[in-house]
Amino acid sequence: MDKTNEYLVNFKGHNFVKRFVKTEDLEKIDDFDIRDDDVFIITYPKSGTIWTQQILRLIYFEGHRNNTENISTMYRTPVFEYNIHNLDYAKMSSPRIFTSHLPYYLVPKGLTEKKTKTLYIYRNPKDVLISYFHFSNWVAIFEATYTMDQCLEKFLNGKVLGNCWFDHIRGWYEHRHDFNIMFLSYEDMKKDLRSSVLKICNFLEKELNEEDVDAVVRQATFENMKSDPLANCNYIINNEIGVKNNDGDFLRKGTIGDWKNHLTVKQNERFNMIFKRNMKHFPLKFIWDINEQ
Ligand code: PPS
Repeated sequence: MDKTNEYLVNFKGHNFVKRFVKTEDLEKIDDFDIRDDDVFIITYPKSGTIWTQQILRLIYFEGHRNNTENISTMYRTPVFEYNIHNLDYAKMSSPRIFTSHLPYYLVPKGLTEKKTKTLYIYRNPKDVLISYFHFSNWVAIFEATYTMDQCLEKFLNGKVLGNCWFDHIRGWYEHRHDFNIMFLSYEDMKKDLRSSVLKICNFLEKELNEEDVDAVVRQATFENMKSDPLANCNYIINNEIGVKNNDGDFLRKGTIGDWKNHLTVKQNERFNMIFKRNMKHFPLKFIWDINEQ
């Protein structure tokens, strides 16, 4: 394992939060015992992970839909490679829902048997960058506060948690035939949450009645998640992970196009140039503005 910086470590080309991983655990991922009815949520960080965790938790657990259970997201849909609560994955009852930021080549090999469902959520990378900028200046596991210029360069060069955004999405997309995978964008979820929930249900082969779908949609809105301690993860960040200041919020803005409020014309041009170079011929569509169709 190489040392990338004080906070991140690199394992097989991927950056991990140093405090939360052990090399010997990462080496076991390949052979992790996958079940056919496991579900994996895969995202590049800051792309709508916690949102998708909430949606799946609501779809799968009636007690969550009707507010009779009080198990938080991180226990119901743990982040696979960061088992910070020391859950015994082998003893979890089915269906297990795992969340992960891993690149396609580091996930358990069992996923390529194509029975286990994988849901890949992607977001326009300018908003990912802005979300990461705020998050890393808030949460203590990241290096010292930096400026947008510094953050932009690190992001474009993949020197951040999650590595290179371009490699992550392209890797997963180019290897999509190796997995039972559905791609869905953050922006689609934002623009039409109900039909996104229905698409997800369809992929997961989960039939919910109208009322249940309404309950999922209602409890997965930005406002409702923000005010729900079991869904917004602020407690875990503030108390278990640690913060540099009290100015942050996991559910910060939750919109499309916030990058316009942060990037200068020059920074935006640089981003566009690198984006074009890396994403030429890439077929998935990105939505950059809340008013865009
Ligand atoms: S992490 O740290 O990788 O798990 O972060 P992640 O959950 O992927 O991304 C956090 C951003 O997702 C936004 N979010 C939402 N947007 C709209 N609606 C809902 N319900 C929702 N839930 C989370 C969250 O606000 C972060 O984006 P920004 O732009 O920072 O607000």
